[in-house]
This record gives sequence, structure tokens and C-alpha cells, in this order.
Amino acid sequence: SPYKLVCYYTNWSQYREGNGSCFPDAINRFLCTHIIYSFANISNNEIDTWEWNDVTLYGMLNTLKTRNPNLKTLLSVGGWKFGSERFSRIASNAQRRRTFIKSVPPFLRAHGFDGLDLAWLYPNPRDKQHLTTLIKELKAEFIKEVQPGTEQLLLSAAVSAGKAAIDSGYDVAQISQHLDFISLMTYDFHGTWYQTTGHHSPLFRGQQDTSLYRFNNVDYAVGYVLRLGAPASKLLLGIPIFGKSFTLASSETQVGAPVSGPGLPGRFTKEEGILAYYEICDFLQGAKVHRITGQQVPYATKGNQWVGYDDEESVKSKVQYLKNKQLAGAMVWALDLDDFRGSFCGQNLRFPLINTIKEALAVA
Ligand SMILES: *[C@@H]1O[C@H](CO)[C@@H](O)[C@H](O)[C@H]1NC(C)=O
Ligand SMILES: *[C@@H]1O[C@H](CO)[C@@H](O)[C@H](O)[C@H]1NC(C)=O
Ligand SMILES: CC(=O)N[C@H]1CO[C@H](CO)[C@@H](O)[C@@H]1O
Repeated sequence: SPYKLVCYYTNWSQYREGNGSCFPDAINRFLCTHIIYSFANISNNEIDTWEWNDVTLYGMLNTLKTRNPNLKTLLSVGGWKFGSERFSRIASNAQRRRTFIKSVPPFLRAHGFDGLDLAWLYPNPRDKQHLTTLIKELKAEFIKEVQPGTEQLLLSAAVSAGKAAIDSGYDVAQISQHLDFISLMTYDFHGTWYQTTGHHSPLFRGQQDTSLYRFNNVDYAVGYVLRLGAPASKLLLGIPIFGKSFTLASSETQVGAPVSGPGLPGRFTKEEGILAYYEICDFLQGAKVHRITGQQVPYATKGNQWVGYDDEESVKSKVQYLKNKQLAGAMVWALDLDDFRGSFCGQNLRFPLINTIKEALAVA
């Protein structure tokens, strides 16, 4: 397939209980073209591990390449817990930036990674220029660092798909020039802050969406980032392997129904308002499934719980969409949220949802 399939793996999935626990050796080495390990820390302005056993896990991940030499692995730095402040401090100061940038290639090479992914969530207007400088200087360092017999390190970034966050944080045209690919996080468009049910990753604008919601869909975000100057050939469409759930406030269950808060935590992911795809497979037993007309995504309800998620049909629509737009491929968050054991979704197939994406990308 000419398309990229870039898959995140999260360092904390190892701690989920029982069959939710996911180590990198559970990953099928031919599933994705790129795997991104999230997240690394920065300490004393240098890239650093986060978990006590990260180095062991880096090793486990990178041995996947021994039987698939085409597989590329990247290390992602940042994330929500890391926050934005510390990135700001480093990126805004030439000395600190230099220290960070210098620390990256030896660290990646020592642990067998092929590149770096920046997960700065999220740069604000004061950071915009500094982010561009950071990316430009990282790329220059990667170019300088290449030795005969080694390939140039890859550089990518995860970018918000929210219009306001894009406007404040990113000089899209500038950063695109220096990045090998851009992962657009086209999900989390809807949450409890709206106090109503709604899908967090609809492909298109909904029929009832008022002006307030009109930017909150995949189609708008992709079109916007392309208009701002991101080349389609570098842009990846983010597909969530999770759903966002709500607790209903009344007997109403349609899109736009009032909610009293996030949905109940999943048995394994244990976080309110979010369910892994494999937890959704469980939830669907005895649930009512509906498709949202025009938005091409499903939601399911059971009792007072409501979840908007992606299934095989919706990911196929998204893949068709990205092909129509001639994008570079898909990014998925995250490997460990799919049915990686093949024991929850009833097909005895490991990674059913990501496999569906892979197969859809491969169809000519
Ligand atoms: C990450 O780095 C910061 C700054 O050095 C440090 O305070 C923090 O403990 C580190 N986090 C972990 C989990 O190692
Ligand atoms: C984990 O899944 C296997 C089937 O794949 C099942 O036999 C086993 O009981 C499950 N373990 C737990 C703790 O649920
Ligand atoms: C950056 C990040 O979120 N790292 C996580 C790695 O896993 C540990 C353990 O679960 C989390 O505490 C970290 O937050």
C-alpha cells in the first residue's frame, strides 16, 4: 500500500489489569508502517525516559523490526501530563533548545528508534513562532547527523484538529516544510463541556450542527489544514480506536440529548468518559446501535449510557475520505485500545479495527 498507517502505543497500557495489559510484543509487526511509542520525558532540557522500564519496552518494540525491516518506529515526546509550559520554556530559549535538540539523535539511535514525534499539547499564540523554530532546528540537526550507512531520522508532529487551537498554536505552512508527516488529531471534537450527547469524531458536519459546532468534524479540520498550507502528501488523518461516552440526564437518547456528565469508566481503561474499542465490543451486548445520518459514524446507548465511537464501517468511510483527498494515510490512537488479543470483539482476530483500516488502505 502506498499509504502510511501510523500507530501510537502508550507506555501506560502495560498497567491495565488482566487482559487489558498490553506490552509491545503483542503488536503484529506487519500491521502498521510506523509505530510511535508515547511518551518520553524531557529532563534537564534533554530527552529522557518516563517509566522505570521504558528501556526494556523500547527494546521490545524495536525488535519487531527484525522480522519486518520496513517497519519504522518513532519516539513521541510530550503528551498531556507533560503539558505545554515545559515545552514553552525549552522552545523559547536558544540555549535550552540547543541542549534538547543535541540530546535527541544519540538517544534515538541508542534505543533503535527511526525518528522523533512531537506531542506538544498545545502551543499557545506566544509559542507559535518558537514551535516553528524548534521544528526547523530539529530537522537541520537530523540532516547534519546522518552518517554513511544510516538513514536520516524522521520528524513528525501530532497537531490539534480544533480550529481555535490550530489558529493559536501552529504556523501550519511553515512547520509542514520541515516535518516528514503531520498527524491530525481528528477526534475529541465533542465532550461533556457541551452538556449534550454528540459524536467526538464525526466525518461530516451534522444536520443540526449550529454555527457553534460547524468546525467540529473531520472534514472541516482536514480542509482547513490543507487551506493553511499543509501538503496533502504529508497529512495523516487521525482515527480514534476509542469512543467518548456520556451519562444521560433524561430518557432522551438522541444526538443532542442532555447529559449529566461523562460516561462510566471502562473496566480496563478506568477513565470516565472514554472507552477502548474492546470495551465498546462488550458494551454493545444488549445496547442499541444507531448511525448518525450524514456524519457516517455510529453511537450506542444502553440504560443511561451513551457512547459515540468508530466501527469497521465508519473507519472504511474515513479511509475512503482520506484517499479522495489524496492524504498520506491514517494515524490511529492507539494500538492498545483495539482488541489486541482478539478476545473481546468475537472474531478471533487480533486488532480487528486497525486491520480494517490497513485492508481499506491496501484496496486499490
Ligand atoms: C520528567 O522530568 C521532570 C524534569 O526533570 C522530572 O521532574 C520528572 O520527575 C520526570 N518524570 C518522570 C516520570 O520521570
Ligand atoms: C483473558 O482472555 C482469555 C481468552 O483470550 C480468557 O480465557 C481469560 O479468562 C481472560 N482472563 C481474564 C482474567 O479475564
Ligand atoms: C507521558 C505519559 O503520560 N507517561 C505515562 C507513562 O505511563 C505512566 C504510568 O502509567 C504514566 O503515569 C505516565 O503519565
